[in-house]
Order: sequence, then structure tokens, then C-alpha cells
Amino acid sequence: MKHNFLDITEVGEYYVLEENSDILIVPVSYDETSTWIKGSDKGPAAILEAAPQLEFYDLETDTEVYKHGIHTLDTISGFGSAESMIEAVYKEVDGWLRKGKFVVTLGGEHTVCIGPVKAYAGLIDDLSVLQFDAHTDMRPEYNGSIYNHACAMYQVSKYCPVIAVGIRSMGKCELKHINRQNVILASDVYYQKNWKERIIKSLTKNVYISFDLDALDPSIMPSTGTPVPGGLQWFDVLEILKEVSLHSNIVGFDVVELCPSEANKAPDFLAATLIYKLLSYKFANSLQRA
Ligand SMILES: [Mn+2]
Repeated sequence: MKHNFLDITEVGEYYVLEENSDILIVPVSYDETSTWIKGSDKGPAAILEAAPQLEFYDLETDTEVYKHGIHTLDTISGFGSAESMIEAVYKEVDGWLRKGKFVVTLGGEHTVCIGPVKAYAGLIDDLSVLQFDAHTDMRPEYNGSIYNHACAMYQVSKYCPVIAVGIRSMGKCELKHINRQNVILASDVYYQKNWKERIIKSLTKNVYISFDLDALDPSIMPSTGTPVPGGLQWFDVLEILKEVSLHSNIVGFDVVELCPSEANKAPDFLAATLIYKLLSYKFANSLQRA
């Protein structure tokens, strides 16, 4: 059964039709290279199942972002290779960007973000990527593939600068590929006062956000393929997303690496809430003007 990000019975059909929607949800079911807990291909379905439980009024911004229209595409799946997945997602996102849509891509493992970044980088100048992640993902190659999920950001960094936050795990071989200034460790968020300023200063005018859910602490986000202790907390994340939405132009984002568990649906709902929050921050100003 197809799920919409919005509960259609609550908001009505008008707000989920493509022609009435500024916002487009692109679910990508793909998990080929994860090395430990499998199942992120089921992430998009779990988010779409949880999302209709959201309140569509965001009390913090005093807005109802669904009024911009949120259309959910059919899930893209069944790829023959990583290259074909990246190309398919690139074409899909590129096509919608050219129609002026604000695109939210749901993964899937982290390599799902490569196609969207390629699409944005091809159309938008002065772009940087804000990566939320426990891992740098800056390996040129892993397990015999340059498209392993541990290599996602190395591929992304070919298109534009990457600013990473929440990092607490990396291989020594990645040191030479990272710009230490642009890596905000999870411990920096915990111990330093200026971590938000560091992020804001490093970002360019236009920002794409790639949100690997394992950036969050496993106490609130246990449903990932590679949970790492010492992660970001909910309000840390909201604070920085709000700041970024005020200082930069958020052009699109993805939420990846949800590895859903039947026993605990709270992380699925967290992912849905995060998406709605980020949309609320992004569109709050235009809604207030309307
Ligand atoms: Mn990760």
C-alpha cells in the first residue's frame, strides 16, 4: 500500500497532489553495501507509515507547512548496481528541481545522497553540503567499491564543500581527505560553546543537508545500521537547523540510514518529525509573509 507523507484524510487531497505541491518526497529503497545491521531499504516505508501521525501545526514556528503541498512519489527501487541507483535518483531529483520543487529524498543507505547532490550541484551555484553523521564517510574505496556507504561523502565532496557535524568515528585513512576545520565532532557539540558559529561560518549561501540519522545518539535513534555512542541530542539538532535556515538558503535535504525495528517505532516517528521540522524552518518565513 502506498503511504503519503501527509495523512490525506486529515488535510484533504488538494495538499498531496503534485500540481499543488511545492514540496516533493522522493523515497528510495536501497541497501546494498551496509556492513553491519541491514534494513535501511525499509527506512522510507517506515517514515511514510509514521508521518501521518504528525500534528500538521508546528507550534514553534506557528506555521502549517503542509499548506505548501507535500506530494509523495512512488518509492524508487530495484536497482542493478550502485551506479544505476545513483543515476536514477539523480535524474529524478534533477527533473523535479527544474520544475521548481523543493525535494526531500528518503533513504536508504547513505549513498542515496550522491544522486541528489549531483543534481543540486549541476543547477545551483555557491553550494555546500551540511552532513549530519556519526561517520565521516570519506573513504575513496571500501570493500572493493567506491560506492560503498562508507564512501558516500568522498563522492559528494567532488561536487562541493562538505561541512560535517556529529562525527565520532572514522578510519585513519580518511584523515588526509578531510578538512579538519569543516568537521564538527560530536564532542565539540558537547564541550564547545562555538560549534554553531563554526558551522554557520563554513557554510555557503546555498546549503543542501544530508542527514544520516546515526548522527543522533542511539538513546533516541537506535534504529540505524551502525549506532555509535555519544551522538547528538534532539534540541542540538533543532538549534543548528534553525540557525542554518536563518543564515543560509536550504535548497533541499535527505534523511537516510533509518533501519526500522518492529519493536520500537519511536525512531521512525523521530525521522518523520525531523523532516516536518526542517520543512517548517525552511518555509516559516514565506508562510508568515503570505
Ligand atoms: Mn553514518
